Amino acid sequence: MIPVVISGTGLFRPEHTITNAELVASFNTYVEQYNAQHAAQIAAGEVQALAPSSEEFIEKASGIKQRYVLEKEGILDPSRMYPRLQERPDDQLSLMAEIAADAGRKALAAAGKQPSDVDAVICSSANMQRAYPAMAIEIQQALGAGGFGFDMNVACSSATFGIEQAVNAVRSGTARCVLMVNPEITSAHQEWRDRDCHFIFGDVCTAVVIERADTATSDDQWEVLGTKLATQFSNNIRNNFGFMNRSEDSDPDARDKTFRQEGRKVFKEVVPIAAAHIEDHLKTLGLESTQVSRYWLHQANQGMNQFVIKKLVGADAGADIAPLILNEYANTASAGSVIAFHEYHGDLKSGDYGVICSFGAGYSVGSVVVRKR
Ligand code: CO8
Repeated sequence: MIPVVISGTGLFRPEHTITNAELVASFNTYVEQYNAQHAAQIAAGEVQALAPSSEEFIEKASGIKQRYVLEKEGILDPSRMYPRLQERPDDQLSLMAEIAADAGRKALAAAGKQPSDVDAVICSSANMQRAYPAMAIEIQQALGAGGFGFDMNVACSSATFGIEQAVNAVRSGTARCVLMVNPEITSAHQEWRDRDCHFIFGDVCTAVVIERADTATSDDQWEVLGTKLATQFSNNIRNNFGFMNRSEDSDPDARDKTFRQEGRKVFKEVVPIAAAHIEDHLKTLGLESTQVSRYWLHQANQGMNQFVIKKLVGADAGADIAPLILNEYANTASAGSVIAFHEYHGDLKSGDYGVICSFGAGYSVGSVVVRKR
């Protein structure tokens, strides 16, 4: 089989941040206004009063301190509570393609590749801006890449599932160099009016170059030793937004048309699935979990990652074995494990093993085992 490497990564980070303090202040103003407006119904027991959010809860329950967003004012406006994004004409580059092209250019520069070297673009993320034409094809054109492009979505596991498709394409010879991008505009599908989840997500885009080892020239190469994907149906993370909503005469602003989850169930059920998945994957490659120098895990919850690491390598492992980026970025859906890889791999040496692993809605889990060349 043709050896395949990850030869470069790139990151687009929006310019605006929202701290927990800013988020909670605007949310609590919304709650006060809502409760005042519905005071009579609340008193009559017809409507439930909303409860305020708190900075302490958010940081303790999740580890998140702030998030990056593409647009801030609309989210923090208590009379709106979602971003204000401009609709663009068809002859202008769409927002999702714009951030993906930015991250993609950075990944190509890191890999020492020209856009013309790329013969496949995969756009893999939790939400797509439109039904068609595929975002990947617009990104391919914006970059000046050749070959083909397609979109795919496996929610928070989109990046690792995308890496496997890229690795398979290179191994089978249908592509020589693949650019896999994860534009995550989570702010547009986050329910900012629900205190159970209003703090969870942030916007970002990651990009990964996957190519044949014999064409790679980057001085920072990671051989992909194996990929492993698994899914198991669950309604505990769900969003019913979709193209049939209009025909179903459903309310486009109904609660089920944005992100919702049973957070505690997700936490309990996904931790053991993820830990067992990684362990099994390493075993098939003849590796023990203690031989791995770094785990770049999905970034949804600090406690979740601590449990996964405890199951894999024991309680004594230092914090640097599974670096956290969610304090700064929050949960960026599929991009989280790639941001962790992008920011925390420079200190590893030739021969060191690492695992990129994401988990989330579906449920879905994807792992990529790599070795520094
Ligand atoms: N402020 C104060 N109190 C709060 C707040 C708040 N903001 N929110 C909830 N509370 C209260 C609750 O009401 C509850 O009160 P009581 O005990 O009186 O009932 C108490 O605090 C505890 O609440 P929870 O049990 O919900 O709190 P947890 O400790 O479980 O923490 C978390 C909640 C942080 C959500 C946690 O459960 C968690 O992180 N779970 C894992 C989540 C996860 O991994 N999700 C993956 C999702 S992403 C994915 O795969 C697909 C993404 C698709 C992208 C979509 C883009 C938008």
